[in-house]
Amino acid sequence: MLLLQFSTSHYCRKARLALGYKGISYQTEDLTPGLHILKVKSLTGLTTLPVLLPQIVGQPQAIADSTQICKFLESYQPEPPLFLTDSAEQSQAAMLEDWLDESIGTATRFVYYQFRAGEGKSIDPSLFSQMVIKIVRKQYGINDTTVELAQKRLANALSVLSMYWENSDYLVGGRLSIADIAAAALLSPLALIPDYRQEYPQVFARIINIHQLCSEPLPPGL
Ligand SMILES: N[C@@H](CCC(=O)N[C@@H](CS)C(=O)NCC(=O)O)C(=O)O
Repeated sequence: MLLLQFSTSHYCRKARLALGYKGISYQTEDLTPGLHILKVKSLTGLTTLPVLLPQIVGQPQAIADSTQICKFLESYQPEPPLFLTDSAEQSQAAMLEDWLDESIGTATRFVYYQFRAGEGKSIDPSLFSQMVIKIVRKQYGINDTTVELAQKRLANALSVLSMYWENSDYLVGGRLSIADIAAAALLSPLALIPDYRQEYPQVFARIINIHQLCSEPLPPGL
């Protein structure tokens, strides 16, 4: 299998965690932001990464979207399962995954790129990196006002997820699910921001642990 990705994307990390958890061997191809559209649009009709190319006869040519990739992996190789057996628990995990994808992953992006453009500029002050940050901020409308809203959304999410992970190793049910994978991936960029690390140590401890379970190298900052 080949995973088309941006190496730093938290949605691509989510797909890698799922592949790693299942122990599926795969390769990655890092695409250049902007130019990626030339390759991806004709394959999936979308412009987003990750995209998985199973490269297996009888399987789809390309699968876009991290949630669809997880679903494909679950049906391609059910063990170890990412979906919970109890259908009420699985619905809850899927709802959390959707919330993390659509709301929290976006909020993380806003707060992360605000940090990288300001206090965190020294992480990579190269012209290329600063140019990418500028383009991303423009593309998604990242500014002081939208960042403030994202920070509020994240504060709420992090206190809820901390509480869940304090009560149990797993967000839903008695074992790892797509909810844990989505949370570990989509919150991971916050590891570079000292305030979040200080305020929610148990969240980052869990993110480390999930990466270990999935044999995925830790995100920057951890
Ligand atoms: N819901 C999608 C979101 C993926 C996403 O937003 N990917 C970003 C990178 S973090 C992307 O490809 N952006 C480039 C674009 O939209 O052209 C998923 O879960 O795969």
